[in-house]
Amino acid sequence: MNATTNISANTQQFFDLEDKYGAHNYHPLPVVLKKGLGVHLWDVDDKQYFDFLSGYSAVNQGHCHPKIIAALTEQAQTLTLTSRAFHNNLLGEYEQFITAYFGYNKVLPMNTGVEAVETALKLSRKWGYAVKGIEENQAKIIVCSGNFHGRTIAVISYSTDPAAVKDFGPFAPGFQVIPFNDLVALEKALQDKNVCAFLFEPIQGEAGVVVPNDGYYNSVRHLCDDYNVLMVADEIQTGLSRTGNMLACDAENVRPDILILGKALSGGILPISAVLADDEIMMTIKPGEHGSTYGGNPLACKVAIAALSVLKEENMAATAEAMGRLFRDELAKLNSPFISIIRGRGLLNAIVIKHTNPDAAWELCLAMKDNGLLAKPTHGDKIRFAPPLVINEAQVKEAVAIIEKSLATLT
Ligand code: IF1
Repeated sequence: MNATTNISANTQQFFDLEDKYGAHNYHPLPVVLKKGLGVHLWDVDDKQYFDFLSGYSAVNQGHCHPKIIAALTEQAQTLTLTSRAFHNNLLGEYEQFITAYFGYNKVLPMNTGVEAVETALKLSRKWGYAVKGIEENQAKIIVCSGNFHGRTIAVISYSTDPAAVKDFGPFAPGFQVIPFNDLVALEKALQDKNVCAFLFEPIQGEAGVVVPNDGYYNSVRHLCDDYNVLMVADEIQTGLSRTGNMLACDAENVRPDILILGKALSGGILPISAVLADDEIMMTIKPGEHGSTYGGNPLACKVAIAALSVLKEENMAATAEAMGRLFRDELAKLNSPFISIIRGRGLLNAIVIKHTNPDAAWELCLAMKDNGLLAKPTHGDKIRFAPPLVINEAQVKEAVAIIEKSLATLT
């Protein structure tokens, strides 16, 4: 499998340790990383790489961003966790900051992305019963095929990826899957009076960076208004400047009713997620009905404020837009017979590999690794390219040269 890759004895010992003592729930690229700064990573043999995954878009601000690390280290020596049994002196400040930043009445802080998705599902159902007047236990949530919203039982209950669901049943009821980017199917589904929400990714990440037609967000907004259904956007991967706007929905100036954030909300430092909504929705949840031990902890509050500030201070959305365009243009110029599709928005991009060898995408990722660029295949034939949003023009060109050189190893 690692035919094109030389693995040092030093590197091998890390593989062996993980293999022996860790669950085998991943199939990583054979590289062991020990350090990161900006767009770069270094392995245990001190080889330097461009990071074209960015921790699945958690590290939008670049590895170890000094301002975020400063916030982390200062707060870590002061107060890290109180639980929500008590107030802390940073929660209110953070809540005021993030609600003003995104323009919602209220925020509910959580930790991982999937917890924020679960929170949005619970909020949607509560709203469905308390405000829309759906009969008890009848609430229905519409989702899209090819979705990825995390890995809890409730969230995989509506996954269409066989690997994500096989042998994990029984599943939670109350979800209906429709095709992504299909407004006719959406309108039909919304006619059911028991529907409380439409949950979707503005660009489907795991599905291979699938961008919907122009106007989709606007039409979804109108349909949700017409049928009194909540528009719930999972911007965990597409948000926070990744696609060239602060949020992917901003491309059409559309405001979802419930906004789900995670990943880059901490710049890759801690699991920090959040759900934003207005009072009509958020105030349906009462004390004791939802929460988490770590959600809203003072360390996370401080880190999230710094991570969000840096996005604006350093105009990262504009960089994502400009560098994304350059990257796709430079890739297209390669005219590679092995690339059938180049797609994406901002710095969330993917290529589809066309090759007689079904392992060609994996082989290409190994060659790119050897040549100093890290990326990962998804669904066999697609490779995601999503570097940190601090990448510059010279680095984009250097990265494309590495991709070109690596493509040449495919025969
Ligand atoms: C894994 C993909 C990325 C997400 C959206 C919620 C979550 C995610 C839109 C859950 C998480 C991850 C998790 C990671 C692989 C990954 C991924 F390939 F599966 F699709 F990023 F592209 N909503 N995405 O993308 O967030 O609970 O993980 O914090 O291995 O599961 P989480």
